[in-house]
Amino acid sequence: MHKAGFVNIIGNPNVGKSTLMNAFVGERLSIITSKAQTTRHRILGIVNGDDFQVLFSDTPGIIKPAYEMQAAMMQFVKSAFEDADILIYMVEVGEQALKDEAFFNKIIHAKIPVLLLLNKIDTSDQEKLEEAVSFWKEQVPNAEIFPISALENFQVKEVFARILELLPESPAYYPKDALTDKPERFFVNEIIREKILLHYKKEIPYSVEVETEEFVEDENIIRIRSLIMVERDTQKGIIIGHKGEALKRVGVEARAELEKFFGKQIYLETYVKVNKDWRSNDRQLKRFGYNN
Ligand code: GDP
Ligand code: K
Ligand code: MG
Repeated sequence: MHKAGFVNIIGNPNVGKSTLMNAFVGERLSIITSKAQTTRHRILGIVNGDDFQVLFSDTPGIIKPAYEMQAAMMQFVKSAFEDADILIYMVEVGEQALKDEAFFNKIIHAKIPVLLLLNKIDTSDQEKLEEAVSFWKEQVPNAEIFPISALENFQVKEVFARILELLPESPAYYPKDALTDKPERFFVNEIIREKILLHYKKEIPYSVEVETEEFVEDENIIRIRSLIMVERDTQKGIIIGHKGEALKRVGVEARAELEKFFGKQIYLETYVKVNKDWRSNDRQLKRFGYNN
C-alpha cells in the first residue's frame, strides 16, 4: 500500500510555519526571519519514503490584505485550504485565535483531520503550556493538539508519525526524488530576499522583489545574476548604501547561503532597479508569480 497527500500549514504570521516545514523536509526550503510576511508564496516541501509521499505546503501568515500583493498572498492561503488532506494549524504559546473569522471558521468546520501545533514551547513554562492546551481544546475542538518546538526539533517526529497514520492511500503525486515544485531561481530570489529582510528596516523589505535573470550552471560553478526591485528611487539608494556597502553585505551573505543550498561554488551579481508600485500592479505581480 502506498500513501500520499497534501499537508498544508497555516496560521498567523511568525508562529513558526516555515521553520516547521524546513524541519520536516530537512532542508532550508523556506526562508525564515522574525519579520511578518517573510513567506509570500505557497512553497511545497516533499518528504518521500518507500511507501509514502508527504506534500507539505508552507503558506504566508494570515493577514488582512492592504494591497494587491497581500491579496495574492491570501489567495495562496485559501488554495491551501482547498486541496489539503490534512490541515496543520500552527499557533504559538500565548497567542489568541486567528483574527480572520472566515479562515478560522474553515478550520473549526474542516472535514479533514486538523493537527493544531502549539509551537515555541521552549519559551514557555509548564503552567502557561497547560493553560494554552485547554484554551485551544475549547477553540478548536476538532483538532488534535501537539505541543512542539519547531526550532529545537522537539516533538516534530511525533507529529510526522501521526501524519503518516492519517495520510490517505494514494499513488505519489511527484517523482520520488522531488523535493519541491519550485524552480532553482525561486530559491535564489528567496535567499537574497531573506538577507534584505534581515538587514533593512521599516518599509524596505516589503518594497523589495527579487528576480533572477540568469542562472547558468557549469560543472564547478553556478553563475547567477539577480535583479533587486524596489518601488522608489530613495529605496534604491538605501539598498545600495554608502559606497555600495549595504548591498555588498547582502551579496556576500546571500552567496554563502546559496553555496550551502546548491552545494556548488556561486558567482553572484546583483543590481538594483526601481519598478514603481509593483506591489499594486497586476501585470508585475503575475510576472513575479503571484497569480494562482
Ligand atoms: P512563519 O512566519 O510562521 O513562517 O515563522 P518563521 O518560521 O519565519 O519563524 C518566525 C520566528 O520565530 C523566527 O525568528 C524563528 O526562528 C522563530 N521560531 C520558530 N519556531 C520557533 C520555536 O519553536 N521556538 C522559538 N523560540 N522560536 C521559534
Ligand atoms: K516570519
Ligand atoms: Mg513563513
